[in-house]
Amino acid sequence: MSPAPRALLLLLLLLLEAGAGAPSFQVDYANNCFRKDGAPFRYVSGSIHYARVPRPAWRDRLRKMYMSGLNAVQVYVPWNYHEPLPGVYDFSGDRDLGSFLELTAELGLLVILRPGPYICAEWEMGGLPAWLLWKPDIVLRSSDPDYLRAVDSWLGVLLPRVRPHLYQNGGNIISVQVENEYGSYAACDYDYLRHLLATFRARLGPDVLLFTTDGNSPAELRCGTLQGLYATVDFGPGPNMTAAFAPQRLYEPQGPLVNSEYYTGWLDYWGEAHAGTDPARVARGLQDMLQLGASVNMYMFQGGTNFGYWSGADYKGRYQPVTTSYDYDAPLSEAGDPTEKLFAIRTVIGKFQPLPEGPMPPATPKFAYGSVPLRQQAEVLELLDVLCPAGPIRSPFPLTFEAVKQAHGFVLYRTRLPRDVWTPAPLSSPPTAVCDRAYVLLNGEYQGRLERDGQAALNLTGQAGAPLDLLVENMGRINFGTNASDFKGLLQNLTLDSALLSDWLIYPLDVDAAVAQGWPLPTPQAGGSRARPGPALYTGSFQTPGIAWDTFVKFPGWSKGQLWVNGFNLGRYWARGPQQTLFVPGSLLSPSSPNNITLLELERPPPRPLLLFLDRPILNQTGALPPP
Ligand code: NDJ
Repeated sequence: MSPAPRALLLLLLLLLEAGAGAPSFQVDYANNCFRKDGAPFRYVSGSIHYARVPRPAWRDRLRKMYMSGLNAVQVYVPWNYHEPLPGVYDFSGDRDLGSFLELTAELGLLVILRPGPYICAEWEMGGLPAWLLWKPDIVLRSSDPDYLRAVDSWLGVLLPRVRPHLYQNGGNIISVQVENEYGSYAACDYDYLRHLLATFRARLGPDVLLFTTDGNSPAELRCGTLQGLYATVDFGPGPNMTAAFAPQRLYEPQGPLVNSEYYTGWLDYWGEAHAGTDPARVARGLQDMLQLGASVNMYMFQGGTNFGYWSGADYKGRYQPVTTSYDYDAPLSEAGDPTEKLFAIRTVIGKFQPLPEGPMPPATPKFAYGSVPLRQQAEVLELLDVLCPAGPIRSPFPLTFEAVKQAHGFVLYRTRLPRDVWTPAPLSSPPTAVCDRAYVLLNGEYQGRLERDGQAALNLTGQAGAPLDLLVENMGRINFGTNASDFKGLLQNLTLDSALLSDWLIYPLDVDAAVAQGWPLPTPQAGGSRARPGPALYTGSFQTPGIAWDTFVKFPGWSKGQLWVNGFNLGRYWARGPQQTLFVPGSLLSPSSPNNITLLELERPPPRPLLLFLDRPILNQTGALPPP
């Protein structure tokens, strides 16, 4: 070989040896920026949670995020969404993380991945699986050996799936967050953070950028940060965005300014007004941060829906369950429709970096399918053999959901009146013993409810031996605000007129399995008699006019319950509001065959049991509470 090409080859080999040309994403401390492949880089990102958007809609939402001018998306990985039982993993269908990541890459978006293992996110137990609580004294989010054993097992499955998608390996994941706002958690266990850092490094390699996110106060950063993890902060719009970054500068005197959660809106709690943040205020704060050269992730850009039982709860002196809708007043609505806020944000981004050519994809079509009559199929007490095929567990005193290995939904607790009660006697529970709501029936007759941090007694009269049933509902395990584990069910003993109630039959109910197996089988029109109050299942069906467009279902006169369409658990409804409709993705509907509805009403049905399918949502209407 002549000297020239030989020298060139040598130079090439030296460059390759030095890592030149290999994809890289790093912090440039000297210039207070990120560098992607050696060039200064700033991300403008938005949060989307694949677990809150049906897979057929992923492309639509991600495309809209790209067309909004984002160059990255931030993604949580909920551990409990993928490991429903210890050692049982699910990455299929709506849980197919790999396909979601491939789609982000195809659409030209980088990814900031947040695999926790705790993620908060108004998600059930902050993403931690409820089966961790099978060991009641486990100390979550700490170096408790039992907790770390489960974490290591999970990360040993997840992180090898993530590694090929890392930017350094030719993928599009530019950074990975470790834990989540750990500085807001009382444990303050640096050994835990060190263990996670070592595990992420071992599983993901030496080059990926690992970081933490904490509230923007020194107190929150104190326990949430660790040498070797780049410290970032989160905060919403405010009067002085420069000052808002000051706490981060305490921990990262140099390096890029990063707001990992710039709140574009806020979450909703049942019974409280729909949260909202002014679009101009959001846009102004974003502009101020981009002006500073900061990298920003907008939380949320697409909120979506807490389908099934996935919504979490906060605890601020009392239990506050989060709604089914995770609209978050985000730039993309729950149904993925571009909003005024999105265009205000897009205009700001366009001042700092080129916007993609072409139009913003439009809102997906919605359709009002109208009124659909329902009929009562059966009361829950008539279905115990269907809903609990394994039969009850007998126990002298009530057991928790976790003790009977039930994660979500409902457990029926049955005992009998210990004596004749001819003058009303109080059935009582200690204030925090019912988690979270109990629907009480005596002799099959609905008596009313007991609830956490609420009504703790109910007067009863009845004959000795009469069956006393409490259907207990898990409204979502706390994801933020308490350091105690949030067990569900009847956590302490109940009394009747101060006498301890004992000798219980406990039925873990699996309504979803029954619905998925096609229960109830079509039966002749149930009698015209009006359905009694109390927990019961209702069914109906409707044909679409040959389309399967998104829609929103309203519950006129219903009280509280759960809805399935074509076997898919759409989530909870509750007359309390603020949401009065549930989002029904068109992808769940059939344009040609009947669409089957199954509704579990927990309290009181309306005189005329029907649902209304509308072409628009109602998310901001707190309703009158039905009688107890
Ligand atoms: O990291 C948290 C994120 O997952 C930070 N947040 C977000 C609120 O949407 C979300 O949970 C907070 N959660 S501060 C706690 C709210 C308490 C009122």
